[in-house]
Amino acid sequence: MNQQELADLFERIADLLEIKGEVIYVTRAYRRAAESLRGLAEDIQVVHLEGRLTSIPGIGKAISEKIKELLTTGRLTFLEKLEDEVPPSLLEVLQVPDVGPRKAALFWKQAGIITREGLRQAALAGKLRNLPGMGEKSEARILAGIAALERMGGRHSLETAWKSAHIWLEWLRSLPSVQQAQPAGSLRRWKETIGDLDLVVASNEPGQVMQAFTHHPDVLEVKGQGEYKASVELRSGMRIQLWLQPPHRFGSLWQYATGSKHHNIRLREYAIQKGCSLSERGILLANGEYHECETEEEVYHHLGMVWIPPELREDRGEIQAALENRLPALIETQQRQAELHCHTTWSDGILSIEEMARFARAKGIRLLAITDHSAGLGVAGGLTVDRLRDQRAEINAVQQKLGDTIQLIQGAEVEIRSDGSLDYPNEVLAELDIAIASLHSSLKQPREVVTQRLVNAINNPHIDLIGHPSGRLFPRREGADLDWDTVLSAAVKNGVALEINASPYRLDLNDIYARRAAEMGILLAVNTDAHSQLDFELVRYGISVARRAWLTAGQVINTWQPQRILSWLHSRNKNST
Ligand code: DGT
Ligand code: CA
Ligand code: ZN
Repeated sequence: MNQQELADLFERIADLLEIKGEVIYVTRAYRRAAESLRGLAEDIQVVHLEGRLTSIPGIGKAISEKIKELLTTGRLTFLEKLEDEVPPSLLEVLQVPDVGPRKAALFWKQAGIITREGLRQAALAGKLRNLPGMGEKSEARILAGIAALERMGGRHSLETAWKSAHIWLEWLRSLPSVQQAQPAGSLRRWKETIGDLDLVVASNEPGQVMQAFTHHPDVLEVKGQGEYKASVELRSGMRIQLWLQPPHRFGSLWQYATGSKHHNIRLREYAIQKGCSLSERGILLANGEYHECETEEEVYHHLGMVWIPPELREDRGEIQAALENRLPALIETQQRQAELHCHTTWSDGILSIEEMARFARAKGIRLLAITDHSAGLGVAGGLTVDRLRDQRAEINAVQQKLGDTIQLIQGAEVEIRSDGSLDYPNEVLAELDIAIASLHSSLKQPREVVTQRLVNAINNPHIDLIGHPSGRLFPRREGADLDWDTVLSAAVKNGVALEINASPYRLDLNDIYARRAAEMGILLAVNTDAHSQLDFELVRYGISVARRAWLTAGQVINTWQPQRILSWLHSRNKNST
């Protein structure tokens, strides 16, 4: 058991305890422990063997005892007892938007509901509206929430999928009969949500790999199995498709299993024109010879084109571009030098300005904009104008302390109110180094109304960047119904940049609109919207959207030298005064 799995278990305990009605500080302790385990840089086994568990922040005596029990026996009596008291199927009820632990407990204790399907049936039958604190409206919201979950249709966030994939790839690579194991399918193309995990393996003993894979303890059911392919369902509900070939055919296999389906079909059509036929085993040439490819490059080169990065393989013109050798030099994660959107304890973040700055610096960030929420967003404890001005002093103090190792600037994530006005008056916006405007509420307004709100913000001469433009949240919230032509035209006209929010639950702008924006000459910003140090890691997900949007580094502000960013912001501010 590794630290990620331990963290998952502690989160499970916290959720179950909350439903049970345990006091908040106890459940919080489990959540803190989980967070801490996720961020742990060392191997938990080593920490345990050296008797240092309680030196991990957030791990006290009680929790360290539980970790010991899990690491030595693989079980936890405490959790087993808890699962006897609180049906674990309530956790699927808890995933429904608008259902917190208190409501889950209410449905369970007063209506005997313990599954999501049970909840749906009860809502359909109108049995929820009469429960304390519920009504017709909240009952309807629950049905809508369940529908939203189903729209995801058992798909997983990129983060969940990659976390699981890393563990499986590591395990596959540890098998003696495996020469190579790699991600394929939508995972490797970094599609915004993932159906099943496709993993490809090079092996001369496919039978042995197959045997080990289908008998792995996490496998719940083998859905299909052939000589070179197996598909399984895991206990977690996720599905994995495993593809195998001997090493000398690995390139053909990897290319095929990466997809997308549409890219493969287009590529095969092109191959047929050239008189050859493509499959996961190799290329059948016009002269009847069989060409097996050990690498993917060979497949593409054989067809007379350069290798195509997986993120582009969606049949959006990449094959023609590869033939003409004009694929873009895609942006890479290491090119990020700046983070323009993060939160601290001044609003809803969990770290101080200094802590965020230090963690950012350790991640190689050279310019960090502190952009806490404005006051209008009640839930996030946003900043009043007075507090915003106090914050400037603290930013300056931290800057002094850290010297020129990182450049800090002050911004704000300014709420676009439901009437289209902004949360701060213009003279306050003018004091900020960078002003982000975001929609968080009233996203369901009619198209013209919500579009006009965003356009108002873009037209404001002090606004530099629009945060997560559509406002969507996987899986529960669809984005606003925006008229994108109008939004993008306004952004071009005003030179306002658009964010690609890197949170795997946002990925907003998406790849399609980010590409359109860039083609129109709009600047993009890939930001993590970090609320803690772990969030800085999310940048990879945002970069994947940028790559799927065909973006080069120059089109993304975060890759610029700090000085260039400052001049850009400065010139915008000058124009607006
Ligand atoms: P997903 O799982 O829904 O997130 O999306 P993918 O792209 O991983 O799709 P999946 O898992 O159905 O198939 C994996 C790969 O297998 C796909 O990317 C390309 C290949 N593939 C699947 N179906 C076809 C097909 O009908 N024709 C061709 N040429 N390739 C296919
Ligand atoms: Ca797949
Ligand atoms: Zn934010």
